Amino acid sequence: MKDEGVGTTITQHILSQQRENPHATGAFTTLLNELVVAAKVISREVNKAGLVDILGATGTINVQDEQVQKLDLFANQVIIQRMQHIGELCCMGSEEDPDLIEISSQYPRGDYILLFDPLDGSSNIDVNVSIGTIFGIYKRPPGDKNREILLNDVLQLGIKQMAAGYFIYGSSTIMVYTTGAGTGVHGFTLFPSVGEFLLSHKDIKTPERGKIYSVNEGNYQYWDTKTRALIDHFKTRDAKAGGPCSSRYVGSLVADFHRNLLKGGIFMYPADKKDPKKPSGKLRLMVEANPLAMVAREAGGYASNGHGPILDIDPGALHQRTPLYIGSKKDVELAEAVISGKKKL
Ligand code: FDP
Repeated sequence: MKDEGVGTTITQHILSQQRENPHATGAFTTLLNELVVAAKVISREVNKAGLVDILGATGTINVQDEQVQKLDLFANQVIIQRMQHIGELCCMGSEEDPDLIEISSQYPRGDYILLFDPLDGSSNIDVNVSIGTIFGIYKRPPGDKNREILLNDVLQLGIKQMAAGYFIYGSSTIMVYTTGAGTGVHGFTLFPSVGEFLLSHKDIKTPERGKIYSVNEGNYQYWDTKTRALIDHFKTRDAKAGGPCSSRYVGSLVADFHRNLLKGGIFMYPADKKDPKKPSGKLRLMVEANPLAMVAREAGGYASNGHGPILDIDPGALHQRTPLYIGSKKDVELAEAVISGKKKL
């Protein structure tokens, strides 16, 4: 991988990572490659979304008298259909499906578990703002491979992810992923004319401290005093400590996270009292927080729920929600110290 440069394709990169691992079987390579194909299909469809006014809004009938499918459901279907036939997965879990997704009996099963959010940032779909797909890959626990996979097998700590990453469908389509264990975080940009993802961001490292804070401040009235003090701190931090920070919030987690990863900063979705049914905030641990936490950690950043590392949370449910503080290490450590009550501002 040392000689890789701009122009290296994602396939070359995945293959060279496989060669560096003497125990690799190629299963993982197949899996990632197929995920890339699914993302290309989704990207093409997202790019057409700007034409909804001409072709018919999603969920309505288009000029050909066909039902135009909602993009998030389309993305969900594409991933499920493409991924289940490759024979490397034992099950999947999606933000769109309440239960685990079984692999159809017509296909062989493998050892990997794919958890994903097919189209993150749904409120931005119809307004041409960046949205994305987030994924985390786990291995099923060792033991009898013929045994049916249970929810408990899937509810693993984020730290056990074999790989994690995301695709952003924005001004260009980009894939960022890591296989952890010091292999780095790498970004690939889709060149539509050649139909390939080419290496554009090699070994991404995020700044230790950033100048950006990203949070939905419309929730201010629903936050507790510690959360309010924390956000006030980022706004008013003095210049010596790298402040005051700029506010940047797109409302697509994947896009906000990606910007902060490259530029430095902290993304926050704190717990709030807005919806008594969601006291732990809005974001989902398994399909949103864990994959991004792995990317952040491998890039030198950190992710916390305000009390400890996201990657160490023992999940109790597939769709468990969590508060999320993620990004530049020093900023997230400060957030954790304040929210957990170890530091007063
Ligand atoms: P969305 O509801 O639009 O799908 O995952 C949920 C998510 O978007 C994140 O992508 C985003 O960061 C957040 O919710 C936005 O929530 P608010 O509208 O409450 O700020």
